[in-house]
Amino acid sequence: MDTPPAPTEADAARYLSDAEAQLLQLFTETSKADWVYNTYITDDSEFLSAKANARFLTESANLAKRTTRWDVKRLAPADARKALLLRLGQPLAAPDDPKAADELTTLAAELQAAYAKARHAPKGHTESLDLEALSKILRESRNPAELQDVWVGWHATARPMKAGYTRFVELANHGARDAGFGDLGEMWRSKYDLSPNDFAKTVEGLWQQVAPLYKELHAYVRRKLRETYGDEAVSKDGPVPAHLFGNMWAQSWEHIYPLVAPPSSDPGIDLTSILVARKTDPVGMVKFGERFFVSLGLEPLPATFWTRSQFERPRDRDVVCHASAWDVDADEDLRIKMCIDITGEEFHVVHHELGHNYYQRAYRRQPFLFRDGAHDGFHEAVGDTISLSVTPEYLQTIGLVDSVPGPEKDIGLLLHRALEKVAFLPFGLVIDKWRWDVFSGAVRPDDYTGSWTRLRRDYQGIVPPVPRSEDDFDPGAKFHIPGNTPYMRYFLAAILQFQFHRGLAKALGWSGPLHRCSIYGQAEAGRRLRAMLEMGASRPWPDALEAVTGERVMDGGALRDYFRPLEEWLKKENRSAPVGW
Ligand code: X8Z
Ligand code: ZN
Repeated sequence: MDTPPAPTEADAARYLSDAEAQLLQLFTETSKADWVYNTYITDDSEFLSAKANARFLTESANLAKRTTRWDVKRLAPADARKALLLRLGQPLAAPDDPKAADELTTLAAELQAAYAKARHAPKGHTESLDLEALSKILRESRNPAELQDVWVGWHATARPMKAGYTRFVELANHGARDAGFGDLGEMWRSKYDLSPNDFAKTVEGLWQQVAPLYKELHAYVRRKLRETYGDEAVSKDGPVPAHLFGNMWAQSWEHIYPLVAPPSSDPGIDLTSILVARKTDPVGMVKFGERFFVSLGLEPLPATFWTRSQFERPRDRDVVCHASAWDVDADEDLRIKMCIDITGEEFHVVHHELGHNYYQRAYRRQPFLFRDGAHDGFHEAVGDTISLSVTPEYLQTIGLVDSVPGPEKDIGLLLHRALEKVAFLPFGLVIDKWRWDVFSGAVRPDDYTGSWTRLRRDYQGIVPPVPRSEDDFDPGAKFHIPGNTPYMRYFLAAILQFQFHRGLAKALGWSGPLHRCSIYGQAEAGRRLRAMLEMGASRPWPDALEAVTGERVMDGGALRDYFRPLEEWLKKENRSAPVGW
């Protein structure tokens, strides 16, 4: 490709706005092809989605390449930022070679389909079950043999993905190198207004801030699991088998709350039973979510949201069930795609997804390249921040519970929240620690599952229930690996949501415990959130953080503040028990 002359400020501005017009059109076409594919998986929809993505990524790469020699210091700051975002906008970069680009997007679509179609027939079942049905067994069964069978069976579905994923890594790195990055992991780490190295240090620092609390929770839960499953199944001071946490990946432990709840601290609120008893349907779940956002001064969702979204798993075809939020035309065509179960966990997922939609809606007046989160952790944190305001007091306000449990129930409430949020932290970290090493070549295919298992043991303190080999491909049993969705965003969101919550609570003059504060109906909280959301990606993320919290640095201290009473309680509980593994 010819090296273009250094543009004048006006040339650059014109080039970028033309690029944005072109990208917007390709984005819309690609989103529509992807939507059809995600909600109706056939060979044809897979083909069309792969082709659309190849075209979109190739055009994005071409547009970006013409800006790499620009002297951005001479440009208006907004245009310099756009030139940067043009290079970093997508989680994949197309290789220069069109055949390689085509092979890459075809593989990406195939891997997604393989995950979406995965099934396992547990012992005693005649039919193969999908992930939702298997997850229900993990949530509800207390039979260790059954739990193990489900864990092993689901992880076996990922074995056939290994060859495709290995090739995917090669091609994705080609694309990243053609775009001027060392490998795809470095490209992902370049999106945070920091050098890739400084970003890696930042996340490690955040983990160090919160790890002591995780270790206390792990020690306490391990002791309780020993009481349930016996000293043979769970060692006194080692890592814990992964199939006992009520979740396929042990990424969130709230479903074993009944096993670990201290007798006197039952929070007295079981959202799942309440929703089921009230015969809440999937649309009803989403209506609760919308109502919260509207209470903050945001608009109701557009009419097309209700007709175009997928709320339930269709009976007659394969779909990608993993929850996601869409902004199909980067404007008003908002949708969610979920297979909603009526549970407290899914109540939170609905709020999570609507957080994405409300962010998308708020920044739709920005130029196309700024229609994105301040960074991807912000995008993931918005709905979760709202979920932190789903307090007993809030549930009473909206009529879901009659009375609010008193402060004597605080430990139970906090423990339940910690099983969701604190348990998640090391999981949120290890997925991309693994991928960064895979993309850099530090981890080779003959160590894919070995290195995955070691990271899980070292950070999460969990181990597979049965020995693994390199014929297994355990990372592929988690959606975001075959789906190529970067994951550090969820770790950052787990930190940020508590910082947002603390910032908003302070702004409202709240003086009670943070876990009892709800921003429902609070105009000032809505105003602050809107200021951040409307900014989109137009400014470096510290500006967005400041709009909500007055702070400019990501800080794990807010999470520690939120859980302080629980942490003190856990330390007492763990006095005579080993902590760590
Ligand atoms: O993938 C998601 C969202 C999609 S936007 C539902 N989450 C991660 C996961 O499920 O593993 C939310 C929390 C972590
Ligand atoms: Zn999300």
